[in-house]
Amino acid sequence: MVTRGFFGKGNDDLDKKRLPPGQYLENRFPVLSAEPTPDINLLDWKLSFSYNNEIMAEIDWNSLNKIKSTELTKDIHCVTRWTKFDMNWRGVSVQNIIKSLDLEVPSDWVMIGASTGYTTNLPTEDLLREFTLIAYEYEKKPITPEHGGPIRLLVPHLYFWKSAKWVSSISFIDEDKPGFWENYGYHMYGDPWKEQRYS
Ligand SMILES: Nc1nc2c(c(=O)[nH]1)N[C@H]1C(S)=C(S)[C@@H](COP(=O)(O)O)O[C@H]1N2
Ligand SMILES: [Mo]
Repeated sequence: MVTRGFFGKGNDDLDKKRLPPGQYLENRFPVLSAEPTPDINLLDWKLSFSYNNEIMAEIDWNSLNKIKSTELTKDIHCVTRWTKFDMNWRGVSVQNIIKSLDLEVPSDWVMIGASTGYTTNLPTEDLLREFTLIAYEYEKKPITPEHGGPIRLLVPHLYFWKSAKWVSSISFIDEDKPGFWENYGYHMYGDPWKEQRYS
């Protein structure tokens, strides 16, 4: 006889290994925003790359949409302790955008900016990881405005505050600097597996 308990136990063990320390499993998709949700038309959206206050390149939706996209399914971890398994996203990897714009990376750190003023810092190395995306679909549908639509950053290997919603700028900087939440004491890097919540 197959009982629920039998499968339940197996799944629980598997789930525990997938949960970073101090996290609980969430089935809903909570909204966490420091700002009011902006209304951004996809056709008005732009992402700039800059260094020393000079714009190196800009990309709009039309050009972004021509670059090979990446679909991925990842567990996402928020510093407020929720983890949601198997979140499905589509977007273009920042790596591929930089290649297609033929940009030379000028520094080891970046400050990510949103059109709302939100900022968050990252090592350039993490920005260029295969799965760091400029994302425009969640579960095969356009990302909704409250979740950062039409376009947000997705850095699935770090706590979710690094995944800036309404992303609009990537500024290369010579030295690491705190962004919005990092200024309030959040960790400069934010690895969920090392529980890097606060500095
Ligand atoms: N622009 C912007 N991006 C943001 C935030 C924010 O307040 N503003 N919050 C961050 C935090 S703390 C989390 S947990 C996730 C939440 O994304 P969600 O609202 O889609 O769940 O977005 C991150 N990106
Ligand atoms: Mo968060």
